[in-house]
Order: sequence, then C-alpha cells, then structure tokens
Amino acid sequence: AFYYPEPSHTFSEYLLVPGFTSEECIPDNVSLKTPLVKYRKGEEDCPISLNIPMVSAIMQAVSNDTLAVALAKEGGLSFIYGSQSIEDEAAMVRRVKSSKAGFVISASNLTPDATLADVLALKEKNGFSTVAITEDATPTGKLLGLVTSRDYRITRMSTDIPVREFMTPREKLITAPAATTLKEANDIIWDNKLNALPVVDDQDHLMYFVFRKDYAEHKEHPLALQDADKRYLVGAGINSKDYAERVPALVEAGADVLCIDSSEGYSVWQKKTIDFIREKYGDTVKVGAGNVVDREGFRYLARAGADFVKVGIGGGSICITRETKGIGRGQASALIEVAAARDEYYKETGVYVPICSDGGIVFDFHMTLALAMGADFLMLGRYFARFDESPTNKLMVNGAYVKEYWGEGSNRARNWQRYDLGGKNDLAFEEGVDSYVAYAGSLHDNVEKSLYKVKSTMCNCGVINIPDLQKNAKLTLVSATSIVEGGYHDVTLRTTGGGQ
Ligand code: MZP
Repeated sequence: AFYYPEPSHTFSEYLLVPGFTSEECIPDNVSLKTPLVKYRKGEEDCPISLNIPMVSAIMQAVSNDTLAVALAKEGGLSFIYGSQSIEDEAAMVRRVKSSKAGFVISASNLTPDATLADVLALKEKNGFSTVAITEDATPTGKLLGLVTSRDYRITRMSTDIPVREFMTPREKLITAPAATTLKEANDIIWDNKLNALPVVDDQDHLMYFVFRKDYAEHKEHPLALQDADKRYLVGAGINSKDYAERVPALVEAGADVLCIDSSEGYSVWQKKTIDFIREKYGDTVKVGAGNVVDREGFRYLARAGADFVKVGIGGGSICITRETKGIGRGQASALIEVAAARDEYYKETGVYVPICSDGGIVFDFHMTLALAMGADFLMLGRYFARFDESPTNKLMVNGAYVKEYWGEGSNRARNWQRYDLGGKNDLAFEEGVDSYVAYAGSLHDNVEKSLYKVKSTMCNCGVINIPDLQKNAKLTLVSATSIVEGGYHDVTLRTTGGGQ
C-alpha cells in the first residue's frame, strides 16, 4: 500500500498570514470574478465566468429554481438537483431561464445622490451596458430612469454630477409594449437615436431591453425578441446512469452548464458520460465532473474532457461516507494537491480547468482559505440550506428557527445513483444524514456579509482578485494550541453572540 507521508488537513488547521496592504487594497476594489469552465488562458476569454465564487450544492434541500434565481442575482450559480424526474428537473431549469434578469442596480447601491462615477463603477464591475433604476430596485419595479452607454460619454466633462441629472425622466422615456417585434423595436431605436429600448408589460413594468447591438446580431431571426445572454445563469446535476435521456432534456430547457453528481468521480462511468456529451454536442455543452481528492483523479477527468473538476470526498456537513466506507481526505490537503495538478495540466496543455471546492465550508473564513489554496469557486450546501430561498421547511425547534437539511445519500433523498457502482439496488446503504440547520434569513443579506469578509481578508493579504490570492497567499498550518489562542480565551463572556 502507499502511505502518504503527511496527515491530511482541513481548513480550520490553516491561517492566512497578511501581505502588504497598499492604498488600492480596499474591499470596494476587490473583484471576485472567476472562471467556471475550462478555457485557453491567455488566448481566449472564459466562455462562462461567475461574478462571485459561489455555487449551490446539487441537493434536494438546497438547489431549486427559487434559490437558483436568488443566487444568480448575486452573481453566483445553482446546480438544480438531479435526484428528481427528468421532467421536473427540466421544468425548474426552464423556470430559472424564463425569469427576467434585467439590468437593475440595487437602490441601496445607488442613492439619488450617487454620482455618475458611482454608476460607471457598478456598470463596469457587473458588465452592464445599461443601468435601469427602478422604484423598488427589482427588474419588475416601475422604471424611473436609465443610464445608458450614451451617457457614458458625458464623463468626459465630469463624473461628479449626481446621477439623476443623467437619468431620462420617466415621462420622457420611450418604451415599447411587450408585443413589439424586433423589427418594430429596431425602427423605434433608430428613429429616436436610442441605444436601448425598454420593453414593458401591460402594467408598464420593465420586462427587458432591446439593444441596438442585439439587432445587428439577431437580424436573421426577426422574431427572436429576447434579451438572450442576459437571462440568469443556471446549472443542473446529471448522473452517470440516465444521461442519454436527462442531458438532452436539460439542454433543451436551457441549462448553461451541467455537472455529474457523484460522491466519487475517479471512475470510468464519468468518462462515459462525458464521451456521450462530446459525441452528441461537441464542446457546446459544458459539463463538470467529480468528486476527486488527488492529482490522478483530476488528470483522469481533465483528460476525459471535463469543463471543471469538483474536489472533496467525505467533508460535507451531512456526509458520513468516511465513517461508512472509510474513504476520503481532509479537504485542505485534497484541494492543495488538486490545485497543483490543475496548474501542472495548464502548463502542459495551455488549458485551464477550474476546480471547485465542494463541501466542508463552515465559517466564512474557510471560503477565503479555500480560494487561497487554489479553488476557483466553492460549492456550498449547508450554507445555502439556512436561507429563506432554500426549498425546505422552516420549523421552530427548541425555541429557535431551523431549516431542514438532508444529504443526498440519506434515506430521505434516496439518491442512490450518486453512489452507484453497478451493484444490487436493494443493498444500497446510507452515506448521509437528515438534519436541521439554524435558520439565517435571506440569501442576499448573508452572501453580501460573507463576501465582504472574504474581500476584507483579501485586502489584508494585499490582493484584490482571486488569481492574485491564489498566487500570493501565505498560509501556515497552526498547532492545536494556537487554535485555542485564536478564539476568545481566559475571559468570561458578558453576552453571547458574535460567531461567524
Ligand atoms: P456542505 O456544504 O453541507 O458541507 O457539503 C455539501 C456537499 O456535501 C455537497 O455538495 C455534496 O458534494 C456532499 N453531499 C451531499 N449529500 C451527501 C451525503 O448524503 C454529501 N453524504 O456528502
């Protein structure tokens, strides 16, 4: 047998050592943009990237269409759970894709006194070409005004002017009713010298924009009046058994990316699944694979054509795989080795295959550690299960609100295909538990707070983007005694609270 020379470690055994913080290292300057799928780094743009490095777990208790829309609004992505019928999963994907993304800047970010410079910063950061300002800061809210690319030119004069000066007043806005064809929209755009035409429903609520540029791109399809690349991004879980039926249904429903959901991904079944997708769709359908915990597992899946690779076995909060089967590896050690394998593979081939750290994130600082250790993005289950938007019941237990959260390998989920090795179905055994997690409120509030902490830590480390964090972070293992030193100690608390 092969024995690893070092014990395997997990996140809480590490700390980041600060780097030099320069003037530019402030949380507002931090970009959390990160690649989701493989690409030739340095030669082409990543075909799908995320604005925040968070995806939600492929689990019944986590990723339905409601959570998917909420997370996509923040710039992340959900993988709709695959342990349901093909029709039901495709319907969830369809519901996410038919939600209107809009281009709305939250009112909390954009007060009437905000200056054009503030809008431009937000426009740049989010990649918007037009900012719509609505009464209640939602895509369907009453439209108050627009700041379009045309206004941008005024910046040559000054960027200190309050934004309302640049907003087209509601009464003067040219809008089109929902039934407008692309041809008609185009005529309105050109006749009025507009950059963008807001299309409104019969109650005058904003539905989407038609851009001048879009017309040029879509003029061959005059009836395809849709705002296409501005829909919410959504992913979907698949398995290595019914992929021949499930994949076409999800692709047809509009899933942007798929992921083979398996507890152990270093297997020929994953390659067969990817082969099927490549044969049928070439590279147009993106698919992640996993989970693996070492270099060999990563290389196998990268060579098999995976668009990203998920890392982690046995570290999930509801997971008992390590206790049941005795397999797995400390999440930090797994991640560090796989990140090195990804970089090695990139040097050899020029192809950067992003990796996702899946499971075991308990505290917000674990997120920063995982990114520093090389993760391109993180998959979280317990974290999202706590929020209003997750699909499970909110209950009062012992005087406190909780949400239900159960593993895909639990009797409740009965997602046996996630663990299937071709054995007898009636001998399936549990690898997950059915549990409660403390209810935590809305996804938006929590994600905003968690990521603010991540950004602050990155500033302490002297970096303002994820690639620089991965390159420059200094990490130290900590002894058991210094972990004690890291919490409060030798004092008696007057109040309870705090925590993450
Ligand atoms: P966590 O964020 O709750 O710690 O972990 C979520 C991850 O645990 C999922 O993305 C998945 O990889 C894994 N998982 C889901 N169900 C089980 C199980 O029942 C499991 N064992 O390990």
